[in-house]
Amino acid sequence: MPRILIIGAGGQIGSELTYRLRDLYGSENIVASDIGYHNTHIVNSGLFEIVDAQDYASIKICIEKHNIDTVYLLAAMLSATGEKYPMKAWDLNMNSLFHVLNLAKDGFIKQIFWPSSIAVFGPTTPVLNTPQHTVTEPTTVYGITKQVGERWCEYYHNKYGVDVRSLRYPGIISWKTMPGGGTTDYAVEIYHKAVLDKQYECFLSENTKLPMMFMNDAIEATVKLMQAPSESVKIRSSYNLAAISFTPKEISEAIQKHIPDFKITYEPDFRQDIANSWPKTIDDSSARTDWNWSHNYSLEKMTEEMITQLRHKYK
Ligand code: AKB
Repeated sequence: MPRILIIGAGGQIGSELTYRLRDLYGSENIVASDIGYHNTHIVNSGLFEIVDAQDYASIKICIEKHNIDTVYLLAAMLSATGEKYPMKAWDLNMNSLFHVLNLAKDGFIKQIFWPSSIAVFGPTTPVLNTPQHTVTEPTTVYGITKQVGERWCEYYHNKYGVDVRSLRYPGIISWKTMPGGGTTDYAVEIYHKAVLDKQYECFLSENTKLPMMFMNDAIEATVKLMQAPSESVKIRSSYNLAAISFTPKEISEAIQKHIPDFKITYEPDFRQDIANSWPKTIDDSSARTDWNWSHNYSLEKMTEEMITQLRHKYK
């Protein structure tokens, strides 16, 4: 059994990875960690430690205490918040990655998962069916950290044999834990507002198409990549990963099939420029070929599940 530390376990993806990995490998083998106790469900439902992702010693002490061999590094500042605090985003996103890569290089851990993002792409990238290998000239600080991080992951793999694996996540949609500070967050907020208020003011314009994915697919992709034999993982920077692409108008129409009087209005803000710099659809054929990735959730299936779960949550 792997002995896993999840850094950033209180966040949107970290929390769901924690639940899934506990199911898969047993709670006793999974240590959730975060900078604070804000996600009380994660804190109280299994092993939990306070770990500061920017502090090498804090991570190392936890790894040694729990005999950890695998780290999932989910702590990061996302695209929208990163534009408000550029240096903080740089420091958090890069320092945490270097700490974990160096712990692997120095033999303290054996395997790393580190998420990259569609934010590595920029305005000069082909927007349709964006290839795995293409121009990456990101215009956000977050995108820069992910693009540079990918280069470092590949470097540590080639130079030091570090088993680091990564996915370029699209916008991830889920109902358990809210996302924080991303440009794709609207696609989560819209479901909450639809169920609670039957209306939503969207911070992107109606025809802004972006790559998205339901959380269950994102978690399965992550687990599949981490379980793949090493020789199947041919890309050590980060894999393109895709499921569905839609616009705010299309998601609102999908919601209206369940909530006919739901209304959406549009008030684009600074996040519109970020969205405009990202692809609309992604070619993830390398992931599909190398380790058999396939997605399960369409916009319709995801919408049905989101609304059912949120109606139950807000009952
Ligand atoms: C964001 O919007 O910043 C993230 C991402 C696409 O990486 N959800």
